[in-house]
Amino acid sequence: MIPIDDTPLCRDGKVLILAYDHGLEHGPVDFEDVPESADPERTFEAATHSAVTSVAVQKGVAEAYYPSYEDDVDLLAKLNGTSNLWMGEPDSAVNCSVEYAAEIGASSVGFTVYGGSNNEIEMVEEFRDAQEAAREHDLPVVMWSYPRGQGLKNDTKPSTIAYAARLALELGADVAKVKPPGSRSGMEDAVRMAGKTKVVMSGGSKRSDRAFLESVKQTIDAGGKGLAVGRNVWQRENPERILDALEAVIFEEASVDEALAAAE
Ligand code: FBP
Repeated sequence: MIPIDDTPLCRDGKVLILAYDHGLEHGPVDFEDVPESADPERTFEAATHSAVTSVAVQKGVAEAYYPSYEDDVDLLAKLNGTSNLWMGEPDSAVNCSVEYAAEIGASSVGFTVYGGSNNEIEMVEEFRDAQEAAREHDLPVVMWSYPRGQGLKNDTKPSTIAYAARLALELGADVAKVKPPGSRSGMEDAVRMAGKTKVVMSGGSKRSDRAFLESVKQTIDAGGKGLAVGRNVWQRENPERILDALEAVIFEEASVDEALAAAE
């Protein structure tokens, strides 16, 4: 791993990645409730909020929209992804090289590894190529560490999440993005297993402000360094409001009540 505290991915050692790769991963269904959310510019606008350290998008969205935002937003290029049209064992096609990510202005890269999938061997070999190329460019590497596949019936079991966090350390990621295990002790185990790799939680499907902020607070209290969140921000009518609250919880050590008040 490399020191990343002084890179744009971090602010005060913490991370808030605004993830917007869902058009590929889930498809248009994720934009149905808030139709304006299909426009990438809306998320790039939200990413100018001071709480956001980086926006995570696929190559095509980066090419088309990042040039207008490069002065105000930091770019994390997601290097692989799969559509929801794929029905096979979990896998993720590498669609962008580290070299190209650097060329289009990314200051960090993201890579999904489905540990436990029948495709784990190939995915880890692809991760190796990306991780080593990222080192040549001094780009931090964020692993979307999502164990899933035929043999895994419960992919958010605390022991599975701890294993996911450990995989990220073992394979050389600087940040492990894991699903929240649902308890403070579960997240503490994940943080312990990840060692020097920072652990951030993924947001998941949209929840109430309070339920979502409580899970973020639990992550921070457990030693997690922040989150990589998509739907819980841009599926809201007012993404800036929840970003105000996230800024309070993640960077200002506010309670959930204080954060909710700050976002009024
Ligand atoms: P959310 O906060 O919306 O869950 O986004 C995080 C994320 O990892 C996205 O980057 C990705 O598109 C999505 O979740 C994948 O979710 P899943 O594979 O669990 O459906």
